[in-house]
Amino acid sequence: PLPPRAAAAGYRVIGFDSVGSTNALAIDAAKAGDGGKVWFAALQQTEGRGRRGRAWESPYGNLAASLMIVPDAPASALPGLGFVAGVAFDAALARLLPDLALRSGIDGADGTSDGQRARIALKWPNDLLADGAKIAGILLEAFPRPAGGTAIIIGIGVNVVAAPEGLPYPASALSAFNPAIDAATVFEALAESWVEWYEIWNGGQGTPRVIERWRENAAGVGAEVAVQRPGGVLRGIFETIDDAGHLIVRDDEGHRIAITAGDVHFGTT
Ligand code: BT5
Repeated sequence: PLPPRAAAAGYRVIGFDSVGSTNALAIDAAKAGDGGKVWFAALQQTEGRGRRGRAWESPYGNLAASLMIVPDAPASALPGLGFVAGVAFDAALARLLPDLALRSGIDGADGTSDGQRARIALKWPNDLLADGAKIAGILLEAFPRPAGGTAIIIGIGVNVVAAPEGLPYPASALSAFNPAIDAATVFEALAESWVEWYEIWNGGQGTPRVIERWRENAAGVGAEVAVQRPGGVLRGIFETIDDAGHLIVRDDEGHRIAITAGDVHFGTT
């Protein structure tokens, strides 16, 4: 079910046990003329998709959720929505699993901080890490509507009870931190938090305000990174994320390079 704030804001949810891909369902809805503000949520996907044609594993009990909206914002602003989703989910987790987040004091209910980094962190562009392992990924897709406007599909996959093994990087599930957690609880927290952050983004503060919050909990700032881009690999120091959401890397010669899309690996390997 939808939490009160999301329902009051006019969102709907359609829930499934098992589907191919919730992003595919959301695109089909946009094609069929649905005006948006609808979530497709499932406990399992058999054809979950990642970025650039990669697969996303969604075993039963995890959360696959896709929101379809038709924003009024200009097309150039729309890529910012991936960051809205990242920040919204990060804030939702901070409420759900305070032990993981309070260390940073960022969203701390009691405002405290012991000066340590949060165990949950955002990894550019669209991953969530817990203790350095991937627990969630976000896939943003766009579909031009025949009726006008652009439908944006924001898909988020969360490892609630299981994470795949044998990946080239560590993955983990929320149940490792709280065995009682379930997908419905995670979805409700996400849907509630989405409303809050979308209102901030849409209400005039835009991507810069969202990025400001994103930066506060970014993984790997100051670290050596290798960024895999269509044109090759760029190595350097991860300096920051600019207000538009570009990854800023300083290369060996001291040049600051702004990156729009790519896969980031921490460390020198
Ligand atoms: C992502 O892609 O991280 C975006 C994933 C988005 C999934 C959601 S679920 C709801 C909606 N419906 C869909 O069909 N998709 C969205 P990317 O950064 O490309 O990461 C994909 C890569 O992560 C794969 O190539 C694997 O190496 C790895 N991977 C696959 N499943 C994983 C999982 N459950 N946990 C962690 N890593 C995973």
